[in-house]
Amino acid sequence: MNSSLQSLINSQIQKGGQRVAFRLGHEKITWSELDQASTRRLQDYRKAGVKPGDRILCKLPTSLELPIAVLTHLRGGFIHVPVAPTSSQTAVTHLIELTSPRCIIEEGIRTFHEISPSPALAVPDPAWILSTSGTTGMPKGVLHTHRSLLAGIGALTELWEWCPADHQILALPLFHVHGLGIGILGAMLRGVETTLLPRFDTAQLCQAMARHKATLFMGVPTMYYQLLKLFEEDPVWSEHFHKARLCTAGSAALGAERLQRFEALTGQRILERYGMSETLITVSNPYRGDRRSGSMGVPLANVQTRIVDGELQVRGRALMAGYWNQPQVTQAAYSEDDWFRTGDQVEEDADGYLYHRGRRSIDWIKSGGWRIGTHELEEALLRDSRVEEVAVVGLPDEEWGEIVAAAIVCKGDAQQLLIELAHGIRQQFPRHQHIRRWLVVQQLPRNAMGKIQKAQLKHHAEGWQRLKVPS
Ligand code: MLC
Ligand code: AMP
Repeated sequence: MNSSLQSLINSQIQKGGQRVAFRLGHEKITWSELDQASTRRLQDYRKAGVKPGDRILCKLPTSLELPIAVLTHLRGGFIHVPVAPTSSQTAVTHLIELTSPRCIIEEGIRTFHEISPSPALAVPDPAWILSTSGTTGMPKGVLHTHRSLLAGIGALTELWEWCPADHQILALPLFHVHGLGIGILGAMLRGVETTLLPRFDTAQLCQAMARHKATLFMGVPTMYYQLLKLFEEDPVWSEHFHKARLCTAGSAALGAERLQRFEALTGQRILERYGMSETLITVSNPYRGDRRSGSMGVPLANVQTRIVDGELQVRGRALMAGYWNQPQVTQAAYSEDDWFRTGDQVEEDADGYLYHRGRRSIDWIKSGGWRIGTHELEEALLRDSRVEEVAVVGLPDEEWGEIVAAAIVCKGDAQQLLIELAHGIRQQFPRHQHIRRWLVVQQLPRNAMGKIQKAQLKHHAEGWQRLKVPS
């Protein structure tokens, strides 16, 4: 099997040869070493009996092993199932149950599992299952194919004119459309040398930008917030961005003011774009042309969009093949005439530029660019018998976009309970899922049908408290 996606990557590998493909700290791997390492891994998998269509759950931190794994899995026709090493145990267990992986890669070790034969896949060339929280229940698995990845990431990186002369600094987590999709796959499709940073740190990022004369940087709006804070404390740092030719933002709304402040300090006009796990990147400001402040841009050439009652709906080849093993949930995500309903509220100006105006669903939160399902946190809180009712919501926040907050109805000493609950959440969940504000109420607001009115809670301005929780 050699899909068009693979052919494009193979041709970049050929052209790249002894040039560096990925760096991390003092380690580096050239394009030909990437090629050879993936050939060896592929032989190991085949010896172990892994077949095309088998899932490989990949719980790897940012490392050079990660692009090797991505390439190997694409070449073998295996389905790459990325998961953050910091994910909660419940989320990992759920993902394992959902995808029944043939192999799990964790802490450098591969374990192989016997699985009953998987149902024949209706889609050709399945490639990735991205875990994403939904409006109800545990995270779903978004299935992308070689075709959708090429249509989505290929078209975007072409629009942005990524090329082998570029150098990207990549400090995003490598499990989503943003870091894994554009950052890693985009680099392979365009032959872009990429320096990986194990975590986002403003000073280290600036130093890496200057050291490598980097041309590309992609960030979530929280990263730009933190960079601006650094530049405003000491403008010397902003000079580190002077060699950049493209700084992009996405995963949450950047905001016109942040764009303008960043431009004033660095001379870089951030290019904002919009996407989703399910659709890949569908809307982008132009690389050449008017990058409108406050706008996510215009639909990509191979994407069709329409706005129904304020909601953005999309169609095109970059869309997912469906939610893994959840045909009914997949069907419900589309309109009757087969448009994917994003749940995002948008407005369009006279030139077709789109502006994000909020989300329909309040059952997931965007914080620091992470999509956080409220259900998983509510379940965790309800495990304590003193909690009678709970609603987790996102409260607006300048730095994080939204912060996670919980309103509870409880029995007994509320203050002691909150401290215990906050501590429990910190033990089980990664930082972005920690609850930052708490509200104790006599009852949760409900409508006539008994449904909790989360929107009312979001606008409940008073009474939310921060807790000081001992680590
Ligand atoms: C961390 N902190 C938070 C928080 N996360 N506070 C409020 N809300 C949050 N979400 C706090 C910590 O508790 C800590 O506080 C301090 O901030 C620093 O924590 P950290 O873990 O070191 O944070 P940091 O590394 O600065 O993380 C920020 C970040 C990270 C922006 C780098 O969240 C990140 O990598 N986000 C990217 C997510 C992403 O890639 N999304 C793409 C999805 S794809 P204290 O008090 O302990 O110091 C998608 C599609 C598309 O959306 O269109 O792209
Ligand atoms: P995810 O499933 O994690 O990929 O998150 C997708 C969601 O991120 C979208 O539905 C939007 O709500 C949000 N998003 C992505 N890009 C932007 C943007 N430029 N502006 C506003 N929201 C965005």
